[in-house]
Amino acid sequence: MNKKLLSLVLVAALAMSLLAGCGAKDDGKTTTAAPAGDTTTAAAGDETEAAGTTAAPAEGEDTTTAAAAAGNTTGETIKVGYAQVGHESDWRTANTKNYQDVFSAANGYALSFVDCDNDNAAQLEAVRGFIQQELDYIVIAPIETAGWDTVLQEAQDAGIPVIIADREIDAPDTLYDAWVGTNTKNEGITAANWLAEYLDGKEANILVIEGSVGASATLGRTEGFNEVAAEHSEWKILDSQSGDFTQAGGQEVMESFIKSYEGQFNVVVCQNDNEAYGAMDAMKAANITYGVDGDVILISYDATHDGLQYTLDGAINCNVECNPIQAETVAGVIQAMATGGSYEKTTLVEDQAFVAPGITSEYATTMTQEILDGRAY
Ligand code: GZL
Ligand code: ZN
Repeated sequence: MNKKLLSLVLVAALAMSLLAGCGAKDDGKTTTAAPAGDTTTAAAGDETEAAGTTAAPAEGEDTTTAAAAAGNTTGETIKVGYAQVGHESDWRTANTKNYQDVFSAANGYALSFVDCDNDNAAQLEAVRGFIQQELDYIVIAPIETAGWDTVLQEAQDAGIPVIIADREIDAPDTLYDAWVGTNTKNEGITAANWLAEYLDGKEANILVIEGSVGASATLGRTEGFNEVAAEHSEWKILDSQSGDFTQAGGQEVMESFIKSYEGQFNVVVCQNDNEAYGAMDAMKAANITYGVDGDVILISYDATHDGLQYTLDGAINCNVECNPIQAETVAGVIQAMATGGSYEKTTLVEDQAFVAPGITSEYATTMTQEILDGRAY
Protein backbone atom coordinates (compact mmCIF):
# COMPACT_ATOMS: atom_id res chain seq x y z
CA MET A 1 0.00 0.00 0.00
CA ASN A 2 1.61 3.32 -1.02
CA LYS A 3 2.35 6.01 1.58
CA LYS A 4 -0.42 8.37 0.46
CA LEU A 5 -3.03 5.62 0.56
CA LEU A 6 -1.68 4.46 3.93
CA SER A 7 -1.96 7.95 5.36
CA LEU A 8 -5.51 8.27 4.02
CA VAL A 9 -6.43 4.97 5.66
CA LEU A 10 -4.86 6.18 8.90
CA VAL A 11 -6.74 9.48 8.75
CA ALA A 12 -9.99 7.63 8.08
CA ALA A 13 -9.29 5.38 11.09
CA LEU A 14 -8.52 8.45 13.15
CA ALA A 15 -11.73 10.11 11.97
CA MET A 16 -13.73 7.01 12.92
CA SER A 17 -12.13 7.00 16.38
CA LEU A 18 -12.98 10.73 16.71
CA LEU A 19 -16.65 9.94 16.09
CA ALA A 20 -16.49 7.03 18.51
CA GLY A 21 -14.64 9.29 20.94
CA CYS A 22 -17.39 11.96 21.06
CA GLY A 23 -19.54 9.50 23.01
CA ALA A 24 -16.92 9.74 25.77
CA LYS A 25 -18.26 13.15 26.69
CA ASP A 26 -21.86 11.94 27.07
CA ASP A 27 -22.74 13.32 30.46
CA GLY A 28 -26.48 12.88 30.21
CA LYS A 29 -26.76 16.33 28.65
CA THR A 30 -29.83 16.56 26.45
CA THR A 31 -29.17 18.55 23.36
CA THR A 32 -31.60 21.44 23.70
CA ALA A 33 -33.46 22.41 20.56
CA ALA A 34 -31.21 25.19 19.36
CA PRO A 35 -33.36 28.27 18.69
CA ALA A 36 -33.68 29.34 15.07
CA GLY A 37 -30.59 31.06 13.78
CA ASP A 38 -28.43 29.43 16.38
CA THR A 39 -25.33 28.45 14.48
CA THR A 40 -23.42 27.09 17.43
CA THR A 41 -23.90 23.54 16.15
CA ALA A 42 -20.70 22.52 14.42
CA ALA A 43 -20.36 22.14 10.68
CA ALA A 44 -22.36 19.03 9.77
CA GLY A 45 -20.42 15.97 8.65
CA ASP A 46 -17.13 17.35 9.80
CA GLU A 47 -15.42 14.48 11.55
CA THR A 48 -12.93 16.77 13.30
CA GLU A 49 -15.76 18.67 15.01
CA ALA A 50 -16.77 15.55 16.90
CA ALA A 51 -13.40 15.63 18.64
CA GLY A 52 -14.18 19.06 20.08
CA THR A 53 -16.94 17.58 22.14
CA THR A 54 -14.77 14.77 23.50
CA ALA A 55 -13.76 15.64 27.00
CA ALA A 56 -10.57 14.36 28.55
CA PRO A 57 -11.42 10.78 29.71
CA ALA A 58 -12.88 10.69 33.20
CA GLU A 59 -11.22 8.47 35.83
CA GLY A 60 -11.05 4.86 34.66
CA GLU A 61 -12.89 5.68 31.44
CA ASP A 62 -11.75 4.07 28.21
CA THR A 63 -8.78 6.26 27.39
CA THR A 64 -7.92 4.60 24.09
CA THR A 65 -10.60 6.60 22.21
CA ALA A 66 -9.55 9.98 23.55
CA ALA A 67 -5.88 9.18 23.11
CA ALA A 68 -6.52 7.88 19.59
CA ALA A 69 -8.57 11.01 18.86
CA ALA A 70 -5.59 13.14 19.76
CA GLY A 71 -2.80 10.68 19.03
CA ASN A 72 -0.09 11.47 16.58
CA THR A 73 -0.23 8.86 13.80
CA THR A 74 2.75 10.16 11.84
CA GLY A 75 5.34 8.15 13.73
CA GLU A 76 7.39 11.30 14.41
CA THR A 77 7.13 13.71 17.35
CA ILE A 78 5.17 16.80 16.31
CA LYS A 79 6.34 20.07 17.86
CA VAL A 80 3.39 22.34 18.72
CA GLY A 81 3.49 25.84 20.23
CA TYR A 82 0.45 27.05 22.19
CA ALA A 83 0.32 30.80 22.99
CA GLN A 84 -2.33 30.73 25.74
CA VAL A 85 -4.27 33.85 26.84
CA GLY A 86 -3.23 33.54 30.48
CA HIS A 87 -4.62 32.05 33.70
CA GLU A 88 -7.44 34.55 34.38
CA SER A 89 -10.30 32.10 34.91
CA ASP A 90 -11.40 28.54 35.69
CA TRP A 91 -12.33 28.24 32.03
CA ARG A 92 -8.75 29.04 31.06
CA THR A 93 -7.39 26.54 33.56
CA ALA A 94 -9.60 23.81 32.09
CA ASN A 95 -8.54 24.76 28.55
CA THR A 96 -4.84 24.69 29.51
CA LYS A 97 -5.19 21.27 31.19
CA ASN A 98 -6.99 19.96 28.10
CA TYR A 99 -4.09 21.04 25.85
CA GLN A 100 -1.49 19.57 28.19
CA ASP A 101 -3.43 16.26 28.34
CA VAL A 102 -3.85 16.02 24.57
CA PHE A 103 -0.51 17.36 23.33
CA SER A 104 1.45 15.05 25.65
CA ALA A 105 4.67 13.22 24.90
CA ALA A 106 2.70 9.97 25.28
CA ASN A 107 0.47 11.13 22.42
CA GLY A 108 3.50 11.89 20.25
CA TYR A 109 3.81 15.64 20.75
CA ALA A 110 6.33 18.12 22.11
CA LEU A 111 4.24 21.04 23.44
CA SER A 112 5.80 24.47 23.89
CA PHE A 113 3.24 26.16 26.14
CA VAL A 114 3.41 29.89 26.94
CA ASP A 115 1.00 31.51 29.44
CA CYS A 116 0.88 35.08 28.05
CA ASP A 117 -0.69 36.50 31.24
CA ASN A 118 -3.30 38.56 29.36
CA ASP A 119 -0.47 40.64 27.83
CA ASN A 120 -0.64 41.24 24.06
CA ALA A 121 3.05 42.07 23.69
CA ALA A 122 4.00 38.87 25.52
CA GLN A 123 1.72 36.88 23.22
CA LEU A 124 3.28 38.30 20.03
CA GLU A 125 6.71 37.56 21.53
CA ALA A 126 5.67 33.97 22.30
CA VAL A 127 4.59 33.42 18.69
CA ARG A 128 7.86 34.89 17.38
CA GLY A 129 9.67 32.53 19.74
CA PHE A 130 7.80 29.56 18.22
CA ILE A 131 8.85 30.75 14.74
CA GLN A 132 12.50 30.99 15.84
CA GLN A 133 12.31 27.49 17.34
CA GLU A 134 10.99 26.32 13.95
CA LEU A 135 8.08 24.44 15.55
CA ASP A 136 5.85 22.35 13.29
CA TYR A 137 2.55 24.03 14.22
CA ILE A 138 1.52 27.17 16.11
CA VAL A 139 -1.77 27.44 18.02
CA ILE A 140 -2.88 30.85 19.30
CA ALA A 141 -5.73 31.70 21.69
CA PRO A 142 -5.68 35.44 20.93
CA ILE A 143 -6.02 37.78 23.91
CA GLU A 144 -7.36 40.50 21.63
CA THR A 145 -8.80 40.49 18.13
CA ALA A 146 -6.46 43.24 16.86
CA GLY A 147 -2.78 43.33 15.89
CA TRP A 148 -2.15 39.91 14.30
CA ASP A 149 -1.39 40.58 10.62
CA THR A 150 2.39 41.09 10.86
CA VAL A 151 3.29 38.12 13.05
CA LEU A 152 0.95 35.80 11.13
CA GLN A 153 2.69 36.85 7.91
CA GLU A 154 6.04 36.03 9.56
CA ALA A 155 4.77 32.54 10.50
CA GLN A 156 3.46 32.02 6.97
CA ASP A 157 6.80 33.16 5.48
CA ALA A 158 8.50 30.62 7.78
CA GLY A 159 6.17 27.91 6.44
CA ILE A 160 4.60 27.16 9.84
CA PRO A 161 0.82 26.48 9.81
CA VAL A 162 -1.15 28.54 12.37
CA ILE A 163 -4.40 27.52 14.05
CA ILE A 164 -6.38 30.24 15.82
CA ALA A 165 -8.25 28.71 18.77
CA ASP A 166 -10.90 29.73 21.28
CA ARG A 167 -11.22 33.40 20.34
CA GLU A 168 -11.31 35.24 17.02
CA ILE A 169 -8.99 37.78 15.36
CA ASP A 170 -9.47 40.70 12.96
CA ALA A 171 -7.19 39.48 10.18
CA PRO A 172 -7.66 38.10 6.65
CA ASP A 173 -8.29 34.35 6.94
CA THR A 174 -5.57 33.81 4.34
CA LEU A 175 -3.11 34.61 7.15
CA TYR A 176 -3.99 31.50 9.18
CA ASP A 177 -4.74 27.89 8.30
CA ALA A 178 -7.67 26.95 10.55
CA TRP A 179 -9.88 28.23 13.37
CA VAL A 180 -11.39 26.18 16.22
CA GLY A 181 -13.63 27.78 18.82
CA THR A 182 -17.08 28.76 19.97
CA ASN A 183 -19.65 31.25 18.71
CA THR A 184 -19.72 33.81 21.50
CA LYS A 185 -22.23 36.04 19.70
CA ASN A 186 -24.67 33.12 19.84
CA GLU A 187 -23.91 32.72 23.53
CA GLY A 188 -25.02 36.33 24.04
CA ILE A 189 -28.16 35.73 21.98
CA THR A 190 -28.97 32.61 24.01
CA ALA A 191 -28.57 34.50 27.31
CA ALA A 192 -30.90 37.28 26.18
CA ASN A 193 -33.44 34.91 24.63
CA TRP A 194 -33.57 33.02 27.91
CA LEU A 195 -33.99 36.28 29.87
CA ALA A 196 -36.88 37.36 27.64
CA GLU A 197 -38.55 33.95 28.10
CA TYR A 198 -38.01 34.15 31.89
CA LEU A 199 -39.22 37.76 32.28
CA ASP A 200 -42.17 37.17 29.98
CA GLY A 201 -42.67 40.88 29.26
CA LYS A 202 -41.67 42.19 32.71
CA GLU A 203 -39.24 45.14 32.94
CA ALA A 204 -35.50 44.58 33.19
CA ASN A 205 -32.91 47.05 34.48
CA ILE A 206 -29.67 45.35 33.57
CA LEU A 207 -26.06 45.72 34.69
CA VAL A 208 -23.38 43.97 32.59
CA ILE A 209 -19.91 42.96 33.83
CA GLU A 210 -18.04 42.46 30.55
CA GLY A 211 -15.01 40.28 29.86
CA SER A 212 -11.53 41.51 28.92
CA VAL A 213 -11.50 44.61 26.72
CA GLY A 214 -10.96 43.76 23.05
CA ALA A 215 -11.43 40.02 23.46
CA SER A 216 -13.73 38.46 20.86
CA ALA A 217 -15.58 36.64 23.68
CA THR A 218 -16.46 40.01 25.19
CA LEU A 219 -17.36 41.58 21.85
CA GLY A 220 -19.46 38.57 20.78
CA ARG A 221 -21.42 38.14 23.99
CA THR A 222 -22.10 41.88 24.18
CA GLU A 223 -23.17 42.09 20.52
CA GLY A 224 -25.45 39.06 20.75
CA PHE A 225 -27.09 40.11 24.02
CA ASN A 226 -27.61 43.71 22.85
CA GLU A 227 -29.12 42.57 19.55
CA VAL A 228 -31.93 40.80 21.42
CA ALA A 229 -32.17 43.51 24.10
CA ALA A 230 -32.94 46.03 21.34
CA GLU A 231 -36.17 44.10 20.67
CA HIS A 232 -37.36 44.73 24.23
CA SER A 233 -38.38 48.31 24.94
CA GLU A 234 -39.16 47.23 28.51
CA TRP A 235 -35.45 46.50 29.07
CA LYS A 236 -32.80 49.06 30.00
CA ILE A 237 -29.06 48.36 30.19
CA LEU A 238 -28.07 50.75 33.01
CA ASP A 239 -24.30 50.19 32.70
CA SER A 240 -21.66 47.89 31.29
CA GLN A 241 -18.02 47.68 32.47
CA SER A 242 -15.14 45.23 32.03
CA GLY A 243 -14.32 42.86 34.89
CA ASP A 244 -11.46 41.38 32.81
CA PHE A 245 -12.84 37.82 33.21
CA THR A 246 -11.52 37.65 36.78
CA GLN A 247 -13.23 37.20 40.17
CA ALA A 248 -11.52 40.29 41.58
CA GLY A 249 -12.66 42.26 38.54
CA GLY A 250 -16.23 41.06 38.93
CA GLN A 251 -16.31 42.04 42.61
CA GLU A 252 -14.78 45.47 41.96
CA VAL A 253 -17.21 46.34 39.17
CA MET A 254 -20.22 45.04 41.15
CA GLU A 255 -19.20 47.14 44.17
CA SER A 256 -19.09 50.25 42.00
CA PHE A 257 -22.41 49.33 40.35
CA ILE A 258 -24.02 48.97 43.79
CA LYS A 259 -22.78 52.45 44.75
CA SER A 260 -24.35 53.93 41.61
CA TYR A 261 -27.47 51.81 41.07
CA GLU A 262 -28.53 50.20 44.35
CA GLY A 263 -32.27 49.53 44.29
CA GLN A 264 -32.49 50.28 40.55
CA PHE A 265 -31.41 46.98 38.98
CA ASN A 266 -32.99 43.51 38.81
CA VAL A 267 -30.62 41.70 36.37
CA VAL A 268 -26.83 41.24 36.49
CA VAL A 269 -25.06 39.66 33.49
CA CYS A 270 -21.49 38.43 34.14
CA GLN A 271 -19.55 37.45 31.01
CA ASN A 272 -17.86 34.56 32.83
CA ASP A 273 -18.25 32.49 36.00
CA ASN A 274 -15.31 34.02 37.86
CA GLU A 275 -16.81 37.50 37.49
CA ALA A 276 -20.10 36.05 38.77
CA TYR A 277 -18.40 34.76 41.92
CA GLY A 278 -17.01 38.25 42.56
CA ALA A 279 -20.40 39.85 41.87
CA MET A 280 -22.08 37.45 44.31
CA ASP A 281 -19.58 38.41 47.03
CA ALA A 282 -20.26 42.10 46.42
CA MET A 283 -24.06 41.68 46.44
CA LYS A 284 -23.93 39.50 49.56
CA ALA A 285 -21.88 42.18 51.34
CA ALA A 286 -24.55 44.73 50.40
CA ASN A 287 -27.43 42.44 51.47
CA ILE A 288 -28.72 42.24 47.91
CA THR A 289 -30.32 38.86 47.17
CA TYR A 290 -29.80 37.12 43.82
CA GLY A 291 -30.69 33.87 42.06
CA VAL A 292 -34.01 32.04 41.81
CA ASP A 293 -35.14 33.17 45.29
CA GLY A 294 -33.49 36.61 45.14
CA ASP A 295 -34.34 40.11 43.93
CA VAL A 296 -31.66 40.02 41.20
CA ILE A 297 -31.60 37.61 38.24
CA LEU A 298 -27.98 36.46 37.78
CA ILE A 299 -26.77 35.30 34.34
CA SER A 300 -23.27 33.91 33.77
CA TYR A 301 -21.24 32.37 30.93
CA ASP A 302 -18.77 29.46 30.77
CA ALA A 303 -20.69 26.78 32.69
CA THR A 304 -17.51 25.61 34.42
CA HIS A 305 -17.91 23.13 37.27
CA ASP A 306 -18.31 25.67 40.07
CA GLY A 307 -20.51 27.88 37.90
CA LEU A 308 -22.84 24.94 37.33
CA GLN A 309 -22.77 24.10 41.05
CA TYR A 310 -24.06 27.62 41.75
CA THR A 311 -26.64 27.14 38.98
CA LEU A 312 -27.74 23.82 40.52
CA ASP A 313 -28.00 25.63 43.88
CA GLY A 314 -30.17 28.36 42.31
CA ALA A 315 -27.65 31.17 42.97
CA ILE A 316 -27.13 31.60 39.22
CA ASN A 317 -30.37 31.58 37.23
CA CYS A 318 -28.88 30.87 33.80
CA ASN A 319 -25.36 29.79 32.80
CA VAL A 320 -24.45 29.78 29.09
CA GLU A 321 -21.74 27.23 28.33
CA CYS A 322 -18.57 27.98 26.39
CA ASN A 323 -16.78 24.71 25.90
CA PRO A 324 -13.03 24.86 26.78
CA ILE A 325 -12.41 21.25 25.64
CA GLN A 326 -10.98 22.10 22.23
CA ALA A 327 -7.54 20.46 22.10
CA GLU A 328 -8.79 17.18 20.57
CA THR A 329 -10.32 19.13 17.71
CA VAL A 330 -7.12 21.12 17.21
CA ALA A 331 -5.11 17.86 17.30
CA GLY A 332 -7.45 16.42 14.66
CA VAL A 333 -6.74 19.40 12.39
CA ILE A 334 -2.99 19.08 12.97
CA GLN A 335 -3.10 15.36 12.18
CA ALA A 336 -4.97 16.07 8.96
CA MET A 337 -2.40 18.74 8.05
CA ALA A 338 0.48 16.39 8.91
CA THR A 339 -0.90 13.51 6.84
CA GLY A 340 -2.25 15.48 3.89
CA GLY A 341 -5.82 14.78 5.01
CA SER A 342 -8.77 17.12 4.71
CA TYR A 343 -9.87 19.48 7.48
CA GLU A 344 -12.32 22.34 7.90
CA LYS A 345 -11.03 25.91 7.87
CA THR A 346 -13.55 26.65 10.66
CA THR A 347 -14.69 24.19 13.32
CA LEU A 348 -17.25 25.26 15.91
CA VAL A 349 -17.10 23.56 19.31
CA GLU A 350 -20.58 22.85 20.70
CA ASP A 351 -22.14 24.97 23.43
CA GLN A 352 -25.41 24.75 25.32
CA ALA A 353 -27.01 26.59 28.26
CA PHE A 354 -28.20 25.54 31.72
CA VAL A 355 -30.80 26.95 34.10
CA ALA A 356 -31.48 26.45 37.80
CA PRO A 357 -33.82 23.70 38.97
CA GLY A 358 -37.45 24.80 38.81
CA ILE A 359 -36.86 26.71 35.57
CA THR A 360 -37.83 25.11 32.26
CA SER A 361 -36.66 26.75 29.06
CA GLU A 362 -36.66 26.39 25.29
CA TYR A 363 -33.07 27.71 25.32
CA ALA A 364 -31.47 25.85 28.20
CA THR A 365 -31.26 22.52 30.03
CA THR A 366 -32.52 22.42 33.63
CA MET A 367 -29.56 21.55 35.87
CA THR A 368 -29.50 18.24 37.73
CA GLN A 369 -26.90 16.61 39.98
CA GLU A 370 -26.17 13.94 37.36
CA ILE A 371 -25.42 16.57 34.73
CA LEU A 372 -22.95 18.18 37.15
CA ASP A 373 -21.42 14.81 38.06
CA GLY A 374 -21.00 13.94 34.37
CA ARG A 375 -19.14 17.11 33.41
CA ALA A 376 -15.51 16.76 32.38
CA TYR A 377 -14.54 20.28 33.61
C1 GZL B 1 -14.32 32.16 25.83
C2 GZL B 1 -12.99 32.42 26.54
C3 GZL B 1 -13.21 33.31 27.73
C4 GZL B 1 -14.04 32.66 28.84
C5 GZL B 1 -13.40 33.24 30.04
O1 GZL B 1 -14.12 31.51 24.63
O2 GZL B 1 -12.07 33.02 25.66
O3 GZL B 1 -11.93 33.60 28.30
O4 GZL B 1 -15.40 32.96 28.74
C6 GZL B 1 -11.94 33.15 29.66
O5 GZL B 1 -13.67 32.57 31.25
O6 GZL B 1 -11.18 33.91 30.51
ZN1 ZN C 1 -39.85 42.29 25.56
